[in-house]
Amino acid sequence: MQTILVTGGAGFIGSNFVRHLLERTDARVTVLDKLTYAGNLASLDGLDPARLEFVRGDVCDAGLVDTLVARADAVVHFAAESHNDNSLEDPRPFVDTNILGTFTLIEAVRRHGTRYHHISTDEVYGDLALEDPARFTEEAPYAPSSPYSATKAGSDLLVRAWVRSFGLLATISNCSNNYGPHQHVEKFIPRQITNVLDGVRPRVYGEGRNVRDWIHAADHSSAVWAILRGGRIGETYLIGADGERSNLDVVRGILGIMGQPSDAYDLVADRPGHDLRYAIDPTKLRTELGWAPEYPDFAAGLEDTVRWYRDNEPWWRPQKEATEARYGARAG
Ligand code: NAD
Ligand code: TDX
Repeated sequence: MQTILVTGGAGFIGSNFVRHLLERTDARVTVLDKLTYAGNLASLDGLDPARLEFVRGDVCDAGLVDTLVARADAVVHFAAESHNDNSLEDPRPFVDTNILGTFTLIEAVRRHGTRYHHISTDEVYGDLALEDPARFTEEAPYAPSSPYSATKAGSDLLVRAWVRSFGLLATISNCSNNYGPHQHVEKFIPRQITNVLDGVRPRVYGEGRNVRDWIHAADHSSAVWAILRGGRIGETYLIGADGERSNLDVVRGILGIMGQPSDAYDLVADRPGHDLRYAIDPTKLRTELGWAPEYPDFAAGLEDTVRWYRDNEPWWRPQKEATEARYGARAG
């Protein structure tokens, strides 16, 4: 039985991956998580405590990271500051966690010769034109737009350099936009669902024409596991599930599921530097590792997600007011 160190395992996607490991493999898991505003231990409720250890700490803490990496057979690094809007307001924590945190982790991984998987985003490639049929591939040039995506790009490049210079046993994945249960209410889909539950109209940036390529978080988890087991060292794999939708389409979908008129949303000031479109070509992952999504039906996944937020108010309610107050201060 392997022990896998999962950083950021109390966050949205990290907790989903921990659940995947405990429910579908025989691995033991150690979670290292700082429990920032975005971390929530309740996202790990119900998991087998005999196979799950939780350590509260910072990925920038070199001593702690070294101790935990020494005990692990593999490391999967999810921990990050993850929200673009926050990065526009205060970029510093993004540089600290995303760049220095990754540096701290891969130095420990290098010392101990541990297998490492690095979680990243398609945003490192910048954006695509709205009407362009092109999609990102593993060869796309790096061209990040926001402080968030620039720090994720920086962390990817550190990993690539550590592979080349030090033989780090690493793989990298760059995934498109995730949705599903346990996503923080600052993000687009849960923000709008919980707004409607609160009787508030959804708030769409600009004209709502921006396109995101949605994937269920459970499909992200199964793809990461496939890469950890079968991916070639030094390689990058793009993860996506052919889920392109405009923001307006997504909001109208939410409104329809929740029994509201399709125009019951407000257009608000656009996000500065707002990327137009992301789209992933997942051919390498599908052909090389035989991966396929289990939740390819976005409409069905969105309905399940609305139901989850309806049924789990105690999970999200404590975050809602502070999140909206931050948006209010930005007039977003
Ligand atoms: P999240 O914000 O929900 O969770 C981040 C977790 O990391 C939280 O539990 C937080 O407490 C923890 N954390 C933050 N700083 C830390 C530190 N210094 N030390 C230890 N723990 C720390 O994020 P998410 O949406 O689950 O994203 C997880 C990863 O997936 C990130 O690396 C992100 O870049 C990547 N990603 C996200 C998406 C998406 O759509 N959300 C898409 C592609 C890639
Ligand atoms: O209230 C809103 N209104 C709105 O129109 C919010 C919060 C967002 N939006 C738009 C901005 C984007 O076009 O919706 C789209 C999605 O926004 P976010 O949920 O903030 O995600 P995005 O900026 O696309 O980044 C996400 O996907 C890639 C994650 O937050 C990143 O961590 C991941 O790397």
